[in-house]
Amino acid sequence: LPLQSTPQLLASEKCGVLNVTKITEHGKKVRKNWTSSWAVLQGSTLLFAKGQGGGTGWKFGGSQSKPEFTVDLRGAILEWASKDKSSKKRVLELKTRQGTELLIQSENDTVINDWYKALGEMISTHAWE
Ligand code: I3S
Repeated sequence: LPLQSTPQLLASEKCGVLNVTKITEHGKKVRKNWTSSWAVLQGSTLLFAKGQGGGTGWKFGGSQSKPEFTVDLRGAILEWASKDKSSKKRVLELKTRQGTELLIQSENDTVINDWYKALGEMISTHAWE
């Protein structure tokens, strides 16, 4: 890939495919809608792009790089979701200061553990901003 077309990739700390659903938006409970998303962690922002499948169709800087939604990690709370939040295994719960609650899930232990670490590090790095 030409260097000019990959600024986001170069600036990103971590990316990959995750299953994600919002459960609360602006403090209000919303209906679950699990989707497979391409997730990108960039500084204090976690962004999701819907419908990227295995991630191979992703084009950084291209027309598809507009995020489906972004999450501000500053002051967020991350924990393993309790069983009443989901029947799925390997689920993280992310609560933002803006009143959004997300569930983040992977079928792979290593993948979800790596995201837990990466998100946790980003949250503590940017906690006081
Ligand atoms: O927490 P819930 O309501 O049991 O979540 C499940 C539902 O959202 C279900 O969809 P509908 O009730 O809209 O058909 C989903 O298919 C399930 O995946 C949700 O539960 P899990 O336990 O998978 O997060």
